[in-house]
Amino acid sequence: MRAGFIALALQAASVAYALPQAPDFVPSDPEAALLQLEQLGNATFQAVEADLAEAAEVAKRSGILTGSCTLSKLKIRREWGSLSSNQKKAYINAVKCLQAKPALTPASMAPGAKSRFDDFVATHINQTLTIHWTGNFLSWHRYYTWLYEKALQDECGYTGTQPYWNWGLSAITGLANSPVFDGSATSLSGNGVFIPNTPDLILGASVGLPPIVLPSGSGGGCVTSGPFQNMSVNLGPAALELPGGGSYGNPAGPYAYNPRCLKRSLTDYINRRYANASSILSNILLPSNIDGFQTRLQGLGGQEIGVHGGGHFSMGGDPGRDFFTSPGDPAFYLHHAMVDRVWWIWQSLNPSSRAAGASAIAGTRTFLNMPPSADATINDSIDAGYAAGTPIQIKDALDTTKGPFCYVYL
Ligand SMILES: *[C@@H]1O[C@H](CO)[C@@H](O)[C@H](O)[C@H]1NC(C)=O
Ligand SMILES: *[C@@H]1O[C@H](CO)[C@@H](O)[C@H](O)[C@H]1NC(C)=O
Ligand SMILES: *[C@@H]1O[C@H](CO)[C@@H](O)[C@H](O)[C@H]1NC(C)=O
Ligand SMILES: *[C@@H]1O[C@H](CO)[C@@H](O)[C@H](O)[C@H]1NC(C)=O
Ligand SMILES: *[C@@H]1O[C@H](CO)[C@@H](O)[C@H](O)[C@H]1NC(C)=O
Ligand SMILES: [Cu+2]
Repeated sequence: MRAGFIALALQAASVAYALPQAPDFVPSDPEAALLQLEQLGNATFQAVEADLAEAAEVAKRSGILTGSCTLSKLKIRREWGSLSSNQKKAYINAVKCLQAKPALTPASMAPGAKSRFDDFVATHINQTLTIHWTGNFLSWHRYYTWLYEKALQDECGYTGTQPYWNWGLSAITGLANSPVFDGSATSLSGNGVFIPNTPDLILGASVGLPPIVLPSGSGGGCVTSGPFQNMSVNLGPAALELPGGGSYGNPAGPYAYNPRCLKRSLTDYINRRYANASSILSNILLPSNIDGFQTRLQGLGGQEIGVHGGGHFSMGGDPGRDFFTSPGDPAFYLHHAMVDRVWWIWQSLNPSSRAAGASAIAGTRTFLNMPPSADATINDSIDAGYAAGTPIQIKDALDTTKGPFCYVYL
């Protein structure tokens, strides 16, 4: 069966696999855009498989295997809605397991980090100003999400992979109907209790960006359904965006123990306006270099928040709307797996310049270059502090089948 599979992949290789073909226009119809995105994702998946099959053939002839990622080791990350109930429950249970295991971060560093789950949150808080709007934004979050997936597997016996949330789907169905947020036992929990008369959000001011006004959403209070209804958010807030403008940080500091409920405010407007299937496809097809790609993704400079901001802010709540503490919402990792998938597809359209070498990254080492800093290089190291792993270099995080990685998306 394996041999047949490889033969098939090789056959694909000899036809036209070299690069997935990008469609040359972006449909504004959400269903049509979603279909194109799926086709492009599938083509990327097939191209990677064909590459690995070819590498295996070369290795068989030459005895030299380049890289440790092989077809038989390749892991597939899938969309949340495509998992079976049992697969969803296995993931949820592993997250709960991580939330029940004692932290590794020393209490002297972060007294509020009570669990292995919190270790990841503390590290993200710690590094926020050197991992967003920086040259390492995408590579850092790729490594971080992978370490989280690995912790679920190695420490909590999870045998699946990190699922992702395709924002283009929930933009069509509405967030409350999405399998990610429908509040069922197989979701990441649903909306927060509705708090009426909540003013609009006014984003940006707290991080030095032009203001963007967003509706505050259909929730606002504690999440009351699904697996994470009783979870304790322990760290932060550090800079929670507040309705009406401004942001809030715990006066005792972001690492203090500040147990509280998980809050959400599902906001379809934000999902549809900033992270619909057309915006995803545009982000993949229009930018020709990494600077353009990541700028569009993060929505810098105009009245946009990009698909990255669109996903984050459509979840709403606390810590979802706190730039520093956002991984405290377990849905963070499904969101960032999707960010990683979008990068992966974009990279596959021209891997030699987008998934390797100096042209694969752009940006400095500090948030919006404040304070001014040198350009990041592919030799810069990225790490997740006490959460997990050891430092790696950005150049080892540019390709999902090289360095420590061996995964694709379907
Ligand atoms: C993408 O691949 C999946 C899995 O092989 C398949 O079920 C689906 O129909 C494909 N989608 C498109 C649009 O080709
Ligand atoms: C934050 O990062 C610094 C520098 O790497 C490190 O010394 C410190 O222990 C980290 N704190 C936490 C809470 O991770
Ligand atoms: C949350 O706590 C309530 C009250 O103790 C309990 O009835 C409910 O089953 C718990 N939910 C979960 C998902 O653990
Ligand atoms: C889809 O996203 C794009 C870019 O973010 C936006 O211009 C467009 O208005 C969105 N479509 C809808 C229906 O909101
Ligand atoms: C990265 O390190 C390699 C040697 O490991 C060196 O050849 C290269 O010039 C370095 N690149 C940058 C941008 O510092
Ligand atoms: Cu982040």
